[in-house]
Amino acid sequence: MAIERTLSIVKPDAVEKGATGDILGRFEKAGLEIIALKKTHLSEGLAKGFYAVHKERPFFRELVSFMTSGPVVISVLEGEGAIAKNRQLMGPTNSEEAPAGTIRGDHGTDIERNAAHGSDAPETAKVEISYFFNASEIVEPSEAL
Ligand code: 3AN
Repeated sequence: MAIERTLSIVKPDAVEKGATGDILGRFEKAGLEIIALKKTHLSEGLAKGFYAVHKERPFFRELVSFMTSGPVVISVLEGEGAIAKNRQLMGPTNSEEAPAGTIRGDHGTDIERNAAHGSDAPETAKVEISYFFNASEIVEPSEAL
């Protein structure tokens, strides 16, 4: 499987409950390397832009309001099949349906307060990573040696 990069967001519900370390630890234990990391409080504009594909959906306003309700922890993860691996670790979108042992099952509440975001495909991963990180904020392999 190819080495991929994916964007992860620990959402405000999980940050507030102190689950950031547990979630980042799960990525590392699964062999995903954290090659960029920041904690920030999203502005309304940044959250709206990030979820622009959902802007016609009925839940858009609430989603933006939730994502700006407190700080988030955003990271770039790199590893073999990183996109699928991250989504597997997160579990299904709706935390009420996510099994125990998954991030959303253990730390989320429902379909909106679902603890984590992860890119769903290589194209979206690329767009999402550059939405939040400059090239200079990402540790490339040669720098890590
Ligand atoms: P995923 O994050 O699993 O790829 P998407 O892309 O379908 O899920 O949805 C983006 C985000 O929008 C979800 N993480 C969730 O927080 C929110 N969302 C999706 N569907 C609903 C819904 N019916 N009601 C409230 N929020 C929703």
